[in-house]
Amino acid sequence: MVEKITSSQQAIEMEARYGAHNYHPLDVVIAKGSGPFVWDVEGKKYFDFLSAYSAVNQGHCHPKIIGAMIDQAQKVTLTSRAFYNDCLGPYEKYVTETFGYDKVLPMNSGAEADETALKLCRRWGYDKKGLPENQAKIIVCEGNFHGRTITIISLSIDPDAYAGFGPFTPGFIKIPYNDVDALAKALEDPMVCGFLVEPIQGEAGVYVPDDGYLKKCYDLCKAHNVLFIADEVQTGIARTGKMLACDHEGVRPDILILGKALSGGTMPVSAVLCDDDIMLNIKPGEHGSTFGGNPIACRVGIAALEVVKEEKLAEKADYLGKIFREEMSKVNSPMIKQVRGKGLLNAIIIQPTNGKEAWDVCVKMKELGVLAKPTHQHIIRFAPPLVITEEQLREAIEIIKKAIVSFE
Ligand code: IF1
Repeated sequence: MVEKITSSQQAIEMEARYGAHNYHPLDVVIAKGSGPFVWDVEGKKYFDFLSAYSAVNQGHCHPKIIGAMIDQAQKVTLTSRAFYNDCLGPYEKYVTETFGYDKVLPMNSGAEADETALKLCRRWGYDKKGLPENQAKIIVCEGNFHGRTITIISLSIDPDAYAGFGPFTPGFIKIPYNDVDALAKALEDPMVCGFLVEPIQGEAGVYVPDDGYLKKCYDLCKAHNVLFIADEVQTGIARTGKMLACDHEGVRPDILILGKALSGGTMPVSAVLCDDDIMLNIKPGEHGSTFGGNPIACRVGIAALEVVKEEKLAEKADYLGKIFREEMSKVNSPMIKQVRGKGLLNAIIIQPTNGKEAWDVCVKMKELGVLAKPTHQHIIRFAPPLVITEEQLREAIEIIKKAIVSFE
């Protein structure tokens, strides 16, 4: 018998008893979402300033995306790739034309897409760059977050991500983020076939690199016949004020990784895009997944991207993001150490004051009607759905300010 939730506390206790304790959520139990808002079990309304880590860029339950999902769910949900279906081709055409690549390899989670990109890069290293078997190396950045698989945590320098999960996958070189000279030095290794980078490091605390960093890295990679791989799982799909964060510098990644908002937060949909010279080295039967490219994912993916274009969400994110950073920078509070970000991917670095820190600010914001969560101890990420209006954003900003000054 399935128990019905009638109170937030009941849900919290049920998760504690029956669920893995691999998260420490804020004490709020969401029962409904629409646009930039969510409601808890008791009916209290909140601004969602996390957007499920930038998966809900189009707003909760966007009617166009949900409509596509319901329509396809009543036709056929999953065919596997053992057979063709009538949704995958149109989706592949639409998404490759949207981002300007020859081909797409559809997957589900962001981690799966990152793993797929690493496999495509290594295979290209052997088949096209001529690297000796099992000698391929890929450069990654300290402070990265690309997912939770054992290979991906092998790239991490965060003990919370990798400790106790060894042994780790070899073949990776870690360099400091936002350090072009470190990349140039690492590229001297002839076994390197790729450089994997987030255009902005989200989990690291919305670490925006210096202007020109991505372009300089891209040019260095090209000079060394190395693939530039952009993980835009969190920064992509209009979040930073352009369709892709790489667009701010006119950089076209050799391999592009997308996820999260590619489905508008309805279900796991991820994708790896690249040109034939890289994509066609993987032959039939050498990679795949049960749900990759399923009909619902394809319909939802098309609708999610159409919403971004039709509602000009990239332009909105750019315009509203400037308002957010300008308004928060005006707040004269000892708790605000720095405000940083691009588009509507922003963060405030909190200076602990009177024994209060980022977590306490988030609890206070929750009481006042804004949901956000610290990434690391002193940094709060602010990433509302891109469909938020200017009026709603300004209302939420006032709540955030009130929460911060309440601790002075
Ligand atoms: C968690 C972090 C954010 C990502 C980038 C790949 C993935 C992610 C740039 C993997 C996923 C999620 C994972 C989620 C919380 C969230 C997160 F805090 F973990 F690091 F956003 F910053 N590349 N990020 O940000 O995609 O497999 O999850 O679909 O694991 O707690 P996924």
